[in-house]
Amino acid sequence: MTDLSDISVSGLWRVLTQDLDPVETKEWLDAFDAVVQNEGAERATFVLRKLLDHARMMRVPMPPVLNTPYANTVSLADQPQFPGNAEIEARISALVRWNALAMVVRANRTHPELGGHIATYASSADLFEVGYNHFFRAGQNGDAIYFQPHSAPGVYARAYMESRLSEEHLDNYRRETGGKGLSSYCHPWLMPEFWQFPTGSMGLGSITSIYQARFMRYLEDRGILETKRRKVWCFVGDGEMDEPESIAGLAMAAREGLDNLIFVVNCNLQRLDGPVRGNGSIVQELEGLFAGAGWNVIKVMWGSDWDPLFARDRDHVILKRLHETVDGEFQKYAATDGRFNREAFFSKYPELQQLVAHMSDEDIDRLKRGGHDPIKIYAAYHAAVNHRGRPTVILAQTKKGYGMGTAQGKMAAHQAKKLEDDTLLAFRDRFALPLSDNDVQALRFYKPAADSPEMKYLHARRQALGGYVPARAPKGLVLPVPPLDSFARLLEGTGDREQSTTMVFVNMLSQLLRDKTLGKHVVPIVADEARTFGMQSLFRQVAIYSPHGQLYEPEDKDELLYYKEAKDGQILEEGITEAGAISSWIAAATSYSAHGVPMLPFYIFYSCFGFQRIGDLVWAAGDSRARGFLLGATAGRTTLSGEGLQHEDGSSHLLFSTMPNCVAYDPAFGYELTVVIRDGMRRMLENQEDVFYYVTVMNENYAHPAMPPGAEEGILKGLYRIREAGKKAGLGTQGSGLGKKRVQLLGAGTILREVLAAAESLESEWNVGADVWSVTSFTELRRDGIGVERHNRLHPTGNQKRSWVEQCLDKTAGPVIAASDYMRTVADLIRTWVPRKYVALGTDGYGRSDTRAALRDFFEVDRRHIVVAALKALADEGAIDAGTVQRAIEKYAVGADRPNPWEA
Ligand SMILES: Cc1ncc(C[n+]2csc(CCOP(=O)(O)OP(=O)(O)O)c2C)c(N)n1
Repeated sequence: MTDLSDISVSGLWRVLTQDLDPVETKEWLDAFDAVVQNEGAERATFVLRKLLDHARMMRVPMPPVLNTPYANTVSLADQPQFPGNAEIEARISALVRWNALAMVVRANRTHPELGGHIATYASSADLFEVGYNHFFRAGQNGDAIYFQPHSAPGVYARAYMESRLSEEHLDNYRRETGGKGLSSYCHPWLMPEFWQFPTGSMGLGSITSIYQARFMRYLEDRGILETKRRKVWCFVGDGEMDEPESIAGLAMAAREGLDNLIFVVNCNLQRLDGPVRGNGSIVQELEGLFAGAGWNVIKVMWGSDWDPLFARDRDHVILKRLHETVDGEFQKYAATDGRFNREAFFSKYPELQQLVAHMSDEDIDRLKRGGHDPIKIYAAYHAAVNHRGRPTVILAQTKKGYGMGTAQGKMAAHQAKKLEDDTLLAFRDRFALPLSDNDVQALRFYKPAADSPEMKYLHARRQALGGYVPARAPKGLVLPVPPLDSFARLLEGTGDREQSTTMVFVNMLSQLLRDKTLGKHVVPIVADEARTFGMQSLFRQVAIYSPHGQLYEPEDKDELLYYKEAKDGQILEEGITEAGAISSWIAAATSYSAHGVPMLPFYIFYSCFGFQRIGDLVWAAGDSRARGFLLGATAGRTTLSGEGLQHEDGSSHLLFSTMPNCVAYDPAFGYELTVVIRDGMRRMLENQEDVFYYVTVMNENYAHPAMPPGAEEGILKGLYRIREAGKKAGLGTQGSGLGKKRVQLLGAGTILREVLAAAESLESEWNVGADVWSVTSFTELRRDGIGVERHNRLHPTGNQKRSWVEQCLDKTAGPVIAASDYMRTVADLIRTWVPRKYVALGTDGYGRSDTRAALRDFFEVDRRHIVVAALKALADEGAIDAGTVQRAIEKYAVGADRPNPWEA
């Protein structure tokens, strides 16, 4: 007996096809057939289950039961009638193929540097065309379609046939800067009226589509929008399925019964470098993976011309041969001709050879894989859209570079884009294109006349399905935002009461949830950290969304703030998946466009597990023109005492500064946070600006002052004076009593309080006047500075502007010292515009566990270090002598023998 224990999963199903006793096998099968025929399928399932349990008890190694044979899931008998005109559709599809090919090859002939892919689309063309002609419903009440990124040329070529793009557009493929170009992949940022969902980075289409399907359910279950009839289609590559993000949401999709979700995996068996599973079978592997996660799996392996072969193959010799074949061989068969296929594949067994004896080599060459047969694809899509209770994956077997002559199935097919004339002519012949040799050589685009049967058919099909796809709505409905004074309670300060900015945020969120107009649009999102951020009160207030409601009595039911789940719950509690949580956030943040309903998502997370963990999804959010708030909590490197290296964030503001449309703030006080969030809502919901916000909040408790009059503008611009030199110490205002010794102290976030304390020390202990400035956003200040610099550069003879940093600091005196809870580079972002000597303190290095006070001492950002830095800056300018600085170092015990924090 074969020892199954050391055989890989992909090898197992092949080994199990070796039948050592066919007679005995037949007896078993006959007995089973009798059960099915006499007692029905249900009884047969029961018997099977019993047998499996019994075998498990006897420790018999199990075959991979999640796998089915290497054949179509939908049987010929269950195949629905194809409702379209197959001939016309084939002609349309051939023309789209040609135009896509011509577009890529043309672009590369003129500009070889441009790149471009055609082999991916060549393999997926029929998968798309069946969708376009029969399934994809358009509009904000239609389907959400996530296209496989490298098939973008085909989507453009289709839009050209539909007269939505012009020849000029196609001619500017990958040349966007002139304003008429087409982006390489699906990018809503670049084509805001065309692409809806960015998928260019492998894996992100998959996870975001899953959470999109779940978000559509959420809208329905909360009574916000009817989404029942709508589907989410996600087209992905088989190689792409290796990305962690591709599979991260599979279990959730099944758990939540997302039968509005259809994955189509284009199994051309190749990725960029070579085969996806040369030594195994990607289709069988994916089948097991999806089935194990609880999905409905439909395999589309073979075209209709295989049906008669399978029908005559009573001994299942075809399947036996297929199961012996690894993907590397299937690829070779794709790259070779009918003659080779006959010899290498069919001639292995006499029975098999016999099955194709009546076929010519050309007939064998024409045998289609399932993903190239619209009839089989239609049957699979039809089964998928009608399946209830579970998401469906369609594993469609195709050939990479299908129809591209010598490039088909070739190892380097992915990057083929410079096709020779003879290959192009062969392509023309292969798809019976109405093009002359000259047309082919000149790569002329082809669109039939408007009154041709093809064009009439194409438009009629799209009209029946509600219009054209993809199409994106760039504007949303305007939602009125409450005025700032409606948050008066949060602007008044806390007196002596100590509170964290996280609590201020939770109070504001709670108020927004109660707002009559805005309330129901708010989407609080957490990844299993609600209690960490003191948000458990919201569990009871608005409940956690669960499509199943709450099937159990929660352990804490007797408590006021119990763990409440409800079908119309408002909180998205994602569990420990930051990738899932941000995907939910993206769905909510783009709802204004995808669904015509603006939503206001707040996703709050440990700031260290934000951009650092899921930066590529944030990038996709920016591309998607997402509008919403990301809250980096327990932010900064020293506010989360005791947690250490992995949890303490000192770089998230730097990372978010890479996002062109992200507006980021690091507020210190409750009123700053309130002003920032209110203005963010105004910009996103009222002004319809395609920006999103990253706001850091802390868990450190301290008293919050009331908002100083007139501070609002500075808070939003990123810098305002919070303390005037001498004022608080009772030494009078600037200039009086403090002589020339003056410094400007800049503080951000939690370190602002250290800066304020340093100012007190400088005045009372060292007779140095200190103005203190609160920096709510170094990144916004930099953005303003860059904008001003650019304006001045391009208008050298015009009115020269001043940056906000310059406007604030120009009229002040003394060196400028900044301190934040982030690495120095964050404060350095504004160095260019600081008009005098500038010293930046920050928390460079790995975080470590300790108390806040010890950490701030370690990273040299506490009040003592700020005083020393200020005195040294004054000494460098000759305003005081170096001995004074040395005295301060000794007084505060911050001498040179300390470990260097970024080396330690
Ligand atoms: C995150 C990421 N990594 C790498 C790439 C580069 N890349 C683009 S397409 C591709 C191969 C895709 O193979 P597959 O998913 O099998 O799709 P196919 O083109 O074969 O249909 C790779 C590696 C990318 N776009 N995104």
